[in-house]
Amino acid sequence: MKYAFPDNFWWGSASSALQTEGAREGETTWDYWFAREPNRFHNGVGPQQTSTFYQHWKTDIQLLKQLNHNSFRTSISWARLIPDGIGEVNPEAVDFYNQVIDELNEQGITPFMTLFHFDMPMAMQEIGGWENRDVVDAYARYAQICFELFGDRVLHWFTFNEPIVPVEGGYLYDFHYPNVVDFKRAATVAYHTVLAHAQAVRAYRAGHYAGEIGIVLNLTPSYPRSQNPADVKAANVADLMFNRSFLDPVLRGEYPADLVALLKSYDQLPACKPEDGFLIAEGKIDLLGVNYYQPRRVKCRDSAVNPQAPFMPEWFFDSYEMPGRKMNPYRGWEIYEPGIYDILVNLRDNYGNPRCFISENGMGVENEQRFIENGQINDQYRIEFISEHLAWLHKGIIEGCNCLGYHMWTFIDNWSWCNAYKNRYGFIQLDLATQKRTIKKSGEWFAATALNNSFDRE
Ligand code: BGP
Repeated sequence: MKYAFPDNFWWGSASSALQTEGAREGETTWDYWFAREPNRFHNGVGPQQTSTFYQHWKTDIQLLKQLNHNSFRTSISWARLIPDGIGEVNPEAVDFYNQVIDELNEQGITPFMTLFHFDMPMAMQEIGGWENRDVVDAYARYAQICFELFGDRVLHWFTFNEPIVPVEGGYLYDFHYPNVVDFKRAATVAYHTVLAHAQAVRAYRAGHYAGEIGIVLNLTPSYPRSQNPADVKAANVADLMFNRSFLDPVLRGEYPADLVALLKSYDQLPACKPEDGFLIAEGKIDLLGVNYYQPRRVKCRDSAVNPQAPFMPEWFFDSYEMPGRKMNPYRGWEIYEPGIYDILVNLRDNYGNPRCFISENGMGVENEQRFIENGQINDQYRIEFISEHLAWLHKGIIEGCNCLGYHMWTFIDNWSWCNAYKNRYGFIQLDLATQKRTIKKSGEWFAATALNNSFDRE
């Protein structure tokens, strides 16, 4: 069968500043944490070891072209642009991003820019990070500076990438700095992130720029083990906490009442100001990026909560290991392709069918060298992963979902937070030592698919 996509469908990939650029003047929480606890990072490899996009941006953009990308998302590093987060703008950073943006446009690759992809300037973390409203204001200033500097040539902006992840990692589950475990502080961080998002949207609207502004959310559909009301209720709570905590404010301009009531009943609500509600209502977006990697399967808890243990989302559900699920064993994530369709249908039916696109989807695999044939990684598993997801996405489009594109994570194998280079995701293989880039089979497959705006499959 031939899967053909709408005209002007966005074909591309996503990456981020910290994971690709390399050293910069302004320190981030990642540099700080790595210097103190290198053991937290796979093989002790830290954020300085990148694919050196800062040096190789020009030839890398040639490679994007070779992959027939018509669009590409990366992020601006707040700490590179404004090393202390709030003070002087670094002119070298301005030159760098200008060159990248201009070259992308010249090559016919539409730049999509994220303003914050997990990379908090350390100077901002030192004053409390997202727990401090001054940091919200500093971020809004940074966003406004980016719009003024680059807004004439960047027409697709994203305030945050996966804003729930720093909340989970930094304040609940101990996989991002500052390694706090405290739900109320997590809720404050999440809330302030929404305020920061809304302030950036407000600034963007006030500037009357030519483009559009959105956010990238990792939407993880919550599937209950069964239709037993206890399981369904458990899945609903997970959905409220991990999806709707950002999805509702950015698409509906308000928080779900059920979520507010639940947190209130456990005294976990962050401090709010009366004017916040108006600001959040102004934060409605033009375009939603959806990152989809895995579903969340849940069941009701089998055991009572330990009242001494910290309050956690898991007070309301247990994770469920569905027999027969398909796993990516390297990342430990389930692969469930229909999830991409379920997300789109949910957006269509419950959120007014917003303009959206898949902004990340991908498969990290360990030790891909074992698949080298004639000097090239033959990653057939990745081609299958992509085509199966695209088939479900295609079904969504046929059924009226407003999905405008598909971006893969990622372009060139890159540094992956605590996993460093354990799992490789790229269309292009990176030899970290020599910085040599070699296109994988999946890169060729994607280039052909993008060129034809379609692919064939049985
Ligand atoms: C997303 C992030 C990316 C990227 C990807 C792969 O959550 O937006 O930055 O890293 O996941 O995940 P990981 O690197 O943790 O394997």
